Amino acid sequence: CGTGPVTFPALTVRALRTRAIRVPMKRPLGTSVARMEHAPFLLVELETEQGVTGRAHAFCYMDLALPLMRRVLDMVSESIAGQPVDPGAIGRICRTRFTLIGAQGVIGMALSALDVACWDAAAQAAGQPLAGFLGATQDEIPAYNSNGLGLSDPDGLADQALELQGEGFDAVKIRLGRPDPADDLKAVREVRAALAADAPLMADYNQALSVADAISRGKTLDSEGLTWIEEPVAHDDLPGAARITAALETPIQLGENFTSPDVMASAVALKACNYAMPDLMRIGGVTGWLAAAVIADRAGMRLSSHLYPEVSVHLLAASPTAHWLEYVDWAEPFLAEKLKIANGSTQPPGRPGTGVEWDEAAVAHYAID
Ligand code: SMN
Ligand code: MG
Repeated sequence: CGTGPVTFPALTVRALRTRAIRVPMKRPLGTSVARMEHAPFLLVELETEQGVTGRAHAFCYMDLALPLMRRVLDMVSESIAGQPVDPGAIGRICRTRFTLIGAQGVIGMALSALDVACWDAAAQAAGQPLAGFLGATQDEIPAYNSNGLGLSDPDGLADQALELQGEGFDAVKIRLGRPDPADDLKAVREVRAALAADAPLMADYNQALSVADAISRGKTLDSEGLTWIEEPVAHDDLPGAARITAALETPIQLGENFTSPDVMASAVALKACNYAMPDLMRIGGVTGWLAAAVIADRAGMRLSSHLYPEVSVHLLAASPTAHWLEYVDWAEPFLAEKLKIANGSTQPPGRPGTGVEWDEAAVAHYAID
């Protein structure tokens, strides 16, 4: 990424604070595994002695994960107080605390959020947007609207697809994994008929299928012009995903469950996917993403993001094989500034750091403790 090693401005951690909020989703999301109506977010503030505050807003998927992630950051806050804001060094200090159980799952997500806050503080102190601080070479990032088009919306998919496009996008993503493959095919055709013939349409199974079913359903979908088929099988069945990738013409997309750059390297080595879409909260924050971007570049693999669009837009701008930004509007109710999307793309905001600040009145409104 970028043009060379990053120099971190001299900042010292003063305190790490967290708040918990729960925000209603404008469009509840039905996937093959869960239906979500609220988005739980952990807000992280890394205060420095120099007066700069780094922020992260971590989507926690389940209410249960919120207090757990909070406890993780409470635990590491003493270890990092007084330390320089160097994300790599802070990450090593924190992971050491979890050596015996491993820093994955909710622990990894909490530490990824801390990493994002460190990078935000560093870029702010350098007076640059995070993208520029990382040496970004591009500004215009294609985005697809990933809101809606869930499994629980059997009717009105065509209307919803048009409504989602009308929010400034060309591309949308449909969730698949209905028990009867014919119902999935009907849903895809309904959405396709509503969109322009060349509008990109992504499809996501959320790990619902067996390898055999993924191949047979995928062959039927091969003539539907999908941009990609995402997570057809269990996320850790990389050899199975490789068989599907070899069998289908439609590109296979994996990545939201890569828990480290090493997992992504294995997926690349096994040819488990054509494209990758790491989630910055799973892969290890900005630090993990940068390692993933190097792996993707060496493999010539197109790189998209998963959720967290407000920070991912900076990271894609600095990723040589950048492909698509996944846009979800879940954080909009509590952010001071929204991403500006028009004509199917967006740009990293020009404000220093990630450009993310909360609307304090909204945070107070959605606070859950
Ligand atoms: C997804 C599933 C569950 C929560 C968020 C996102 C989905 C996606 O896999 O890729 O958007
Ligand atoms: Mg997905």
